[in-house]
Amino acid sequence: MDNQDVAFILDEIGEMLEIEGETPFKIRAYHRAAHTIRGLSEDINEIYKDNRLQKIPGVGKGIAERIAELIETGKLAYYEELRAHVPPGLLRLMGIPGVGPKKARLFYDKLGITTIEELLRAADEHKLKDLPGMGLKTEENVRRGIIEFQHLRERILLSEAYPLSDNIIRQLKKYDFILKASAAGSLRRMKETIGDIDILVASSNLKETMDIFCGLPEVVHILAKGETKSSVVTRVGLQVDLRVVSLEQYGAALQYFTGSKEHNIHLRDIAKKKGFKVNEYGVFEVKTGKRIGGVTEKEVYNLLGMEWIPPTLRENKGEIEADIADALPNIIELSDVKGDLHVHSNWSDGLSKIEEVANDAKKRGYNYIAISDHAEKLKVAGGLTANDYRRQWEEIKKVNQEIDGFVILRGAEVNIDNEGKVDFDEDFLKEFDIITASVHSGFTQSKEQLTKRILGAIYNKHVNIIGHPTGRILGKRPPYPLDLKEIFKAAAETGTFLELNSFPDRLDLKDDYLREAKEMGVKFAINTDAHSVGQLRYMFYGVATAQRGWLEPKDVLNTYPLEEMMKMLGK
Ligand code: DGT
Ligand code: CA
Ligand code: CA
Ligand code: ZN
Repeated sequence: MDNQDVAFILDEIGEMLEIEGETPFKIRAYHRAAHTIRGLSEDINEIYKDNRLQKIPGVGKGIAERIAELIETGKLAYYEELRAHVPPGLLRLMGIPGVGPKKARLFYDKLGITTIEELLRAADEHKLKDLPGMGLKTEENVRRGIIEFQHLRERILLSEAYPLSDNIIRQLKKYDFILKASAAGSLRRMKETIGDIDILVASSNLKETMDIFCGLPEVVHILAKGETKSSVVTRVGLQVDLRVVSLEQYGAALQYFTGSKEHNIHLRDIAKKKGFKVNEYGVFEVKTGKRIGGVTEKEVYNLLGMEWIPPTLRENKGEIEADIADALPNIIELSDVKGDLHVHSNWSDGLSKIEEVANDAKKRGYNYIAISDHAEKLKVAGGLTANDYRRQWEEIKKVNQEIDGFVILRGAEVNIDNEGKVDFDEDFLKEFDIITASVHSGFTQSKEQLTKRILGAIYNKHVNIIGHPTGRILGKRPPYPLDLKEIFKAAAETGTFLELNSFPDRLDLKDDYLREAKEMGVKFAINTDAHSVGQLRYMFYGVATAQRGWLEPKDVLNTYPLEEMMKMLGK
């Protein structure tokens, strides 16, 4: 039970109380406690051990007792009770924009709706508009909300699934009879969102393996427990499938269960033409039925006359053709990254001091970072005035003198206004080492206007990078409409870098756009947009997304040594 697990359960309690029509005061108390616990740097288990739960801001006696029960027993009777009479689907319904607890309850009470699919059908059949307090317009809003957000809601962010999967694999690997274990499926392909986690194990003891898996502390519900396949639900509501094979089958099974399905279908086609058959058990010669390989993934690909293909490329988007033509990209790795050019500090809305950020970045093996705090027009994020930046440069200078073999650059994240202009005049912009310009307002404007704004920033010769270019927030906000072709063309022409923002709910530009832009000659910067030292680790998700976009080190600004990079910025 870690901080995130506890926070998740407290939030769910808050939501269920809301559906039950409890007092706002009580509901807020749970959400506030969840919010604080999610942001704590200290482990909640330690706090509990020291008897300090009630010292956490927003945690009173009642909530402290609930947390204690959770930590001691891994369960909470109060939570189970609520779950028993609030249909769990209603919580999901509340995720749809325009559907609050009252409406969720209304749809359930009057129409028995508990799933998003049922709600969509009811909206399509105009069954919602005559309910009390509804109407044609509200019905249409609900319908549109579902269509925009349905897909995103039902999948979980890679950044949530990845640590969970990693943790499960680590626990399984402790046993001698578990010979190999790996993630498969979309998680191994590092898709931005994950439907369910697939784990593959080679084991010499099937029964023990299944018992251990189903008994993991993360597991809250067992959906199916079989000899070679089990499915469980973990605490964050995410399904995990485990498949167990023998060591000889491991390579073929890993290939098969990594997918994607489309990649596999194409691969089987190629096998067929060669007189082979490929499935999760191995590679077989059709004529004789003889098994000719499948111990490793590499063997599977090699037998088909191919090189091993990195999982992040396996989407049947040309990787098989490229492999056969010996033209697979030399995809970027985390170790190629030499710095992070979009990091916030406590000068704007970040939590960490410049010195802390620099030291952590150095420990990651970087050679440079750019502190790119928000500029003044973004008041909500503590945007800096010209004078604030000048004072910040004093601090940067001081830290630079104290730290060896590492350089902190003077950056800024300026705002692109409705006319495509950014904060500050040319003379001041010139004084920075690197300028990132981003859209932070007017997301509902027309495609024409938004495109014009970004083009304005691209043609500004002091703007080096366009931050989070499409503005999407996974599960919350769709990308704003843009003429991306125009933008890619202008970025390539002017040498303006487009950001791949690594924040896990952004991953913006996304994989397919990266590839399209690269083909048009665009170069990129992979940055974290970290607002605290811990978030510098998000580079991992950015690089994975870059791989999915077929980016190579040479396409990415922050893989170059400092001097070369500064030259590329025209400095
Ligand atoms: P997800 O879970 O929706 O994020 O996506 P995946 O790709 O993890 O899909 P999942 O969990 O349904 O299946 C895991 C892998 O198993 C998939 O990537 C490829 C393989 N697989 C599943 N169904 C089929 C199938 O019908 N044909 C083939 N060739 N492979 C399949
Ligand atoms: Ca999956
Ligand atoms: Ca699955
Ligand atoms: Zn931003």
